[in-house]
Order: sequence, then structure tokens, then C-alpha cells
Amino acid sequence: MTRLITEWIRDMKDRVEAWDESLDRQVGGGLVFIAAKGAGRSEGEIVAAREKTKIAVIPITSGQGIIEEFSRSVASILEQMKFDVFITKHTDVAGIYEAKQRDADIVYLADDDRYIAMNLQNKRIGENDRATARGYTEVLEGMSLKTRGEGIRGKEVLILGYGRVGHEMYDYLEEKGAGITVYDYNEDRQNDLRREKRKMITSARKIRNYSLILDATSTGHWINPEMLADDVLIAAPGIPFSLDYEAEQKFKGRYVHDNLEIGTAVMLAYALGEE
Ligand code: 2YJ
Repeated sequence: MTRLITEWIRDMKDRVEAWDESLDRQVGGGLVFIAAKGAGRSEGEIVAAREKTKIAVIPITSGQGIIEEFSRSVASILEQMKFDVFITKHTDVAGIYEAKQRDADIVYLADDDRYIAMNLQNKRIGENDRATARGYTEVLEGMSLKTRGEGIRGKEVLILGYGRVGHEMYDYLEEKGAGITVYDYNEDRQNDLRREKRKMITSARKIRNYSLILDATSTGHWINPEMLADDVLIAAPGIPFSLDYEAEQKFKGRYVHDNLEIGTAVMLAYALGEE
């Protein structure tokens, strides 16, 4: 799994508003819309929760420790969704205690393995892998509706990368009734796919044959323009971003990629209480 580095998120708090607007233009809805869709809720429920939900972001020092700007970036995404957010002064267990003392309803916390939003009132948890997979599947569907006037039900979608997020994408695409093919260069994962009798391609040259792609790989910059169909749409949570510089230029407007925003937004929709 990719550990975020400060460089990738440094200016997030200054860019999140513009990013949200560009998401809206490309997908037909911004962060709140995607959060609601990804968690199977209505936008109204999220809007109504703003007034009564206080969120604490707790820096966690375990493992490789604090990532400078991580808590600030998470907070800025939740603020962009117009929620009341604070970052605890204390870290770790003392931070959880502080959050509770200051009346937080939901806490956000991440170590090197898991990133979760936990509702202290009702025990609901928004988990980042699932939230990211579902949010980005909705992004792909939104892009497809916007540019082609059709959703992804009955269409073939290629998942790149069969790790934790790739698996979650598979389950959600199945729920949505899409056809699914997976590409992973790792032989152990190819064997898993064979065992599970799931459709796959093992040659990166075949990626060109697909016009809907969900990318959950973390190699970075391994896709060049010749590897993609001209009309491709790509929803790509994998970090670092898979497209190389030329592909990024050529396919501008045909992909959505972020470093933290969509997963964080969908986690909130999962963690919120029932109406
Ligand atoms: O609190 C902090 O500053 C750090 N403990 C944050 C750690 C963030 N964790 C990661 O980057 C992990 N790779 C998990 C993120 C899951 C993204 N899918």
C-alpha cells in the first residue's frame, strides 16, 4: 500500500475548493454528491448532518509516524463539505480522549495500514479502501453518464490492480451489474484470479481494448498514451498516478485522480448516523 508523502498533499487545503468544482464539472456532482452515492445515501442526509456533527481529526504517531500536512488535508476536505472540524492537539490515545472531551461525534484517524472514520455515538465506521473503491466507481459512472449518456450497468469495466481497493471495486461493480475484467502484473494475484474464475488479462497491451477503467495500482507513471483507447474514461485513485506525462496531457478531461479527497468524503457518508 502506498504511504502518502507530504509533497503529494502539501497544498491540498488551498486547492480543495477548485478541485471540488472541477470534479463537479467532470462528473456532474462534487464531493458531497460522490460521498452520498458511494455510501448509498442521499445528499440531503449529508447536508442535514452538517449542523449536528462535529468531527475530530487525530494525528497518529505509530509505525512510520505523523505525515506532515496529513491531518490538515483531511480537515480541509471535510471543511470543503461544510462540516465542523478540528484537529486534536494531542496524538494517539490522548487525542481520542481529547476528541471525546471536546464533543466530537466522529473521529478520523490513520496509521500505516488503515484509515478510518469512526462514529463515537453509533459505532459506524467508514473505511478508506471501501470508501475509495465505491466513490471512484461512482466517479466513473458519473463521467460515463456525462460524456456518453449511459451508466456502467451491462458495460465492461477494466480494473487495474487486484489489491485491497481492487477487490472492493470488483464487489461493487458486481453489485452494479457491470461486466468486469481485471489486470494485475503480479503472478500471485493472477493465480488468485484464476482460482476465483474471474476474467482477466495478463498483457498490458490489452488495456487499449477497454473504454472504462478503474485504476487501483500504485506503481506510478507506467501508462503511456499508446496503451489507452482514444475514448477511454479513467477513474484512478491509485497513487502515484499511473499515467505518464504524455498520457496526462493527451487524456486531460478523460480521467479523475486525487490523493485523498474522494475516499475521505465517502468515509464520512458511511460514518454518519441514520436520519
Ligand atoms: O496521522 C498521521 O499523520 C499518519 N499516521 C497518517 C498515516 C496515513 N496512512 C497512510 O498513508 C496509509 N498508507 C493508509 C492510507 C490508506 C489510503 N488508501
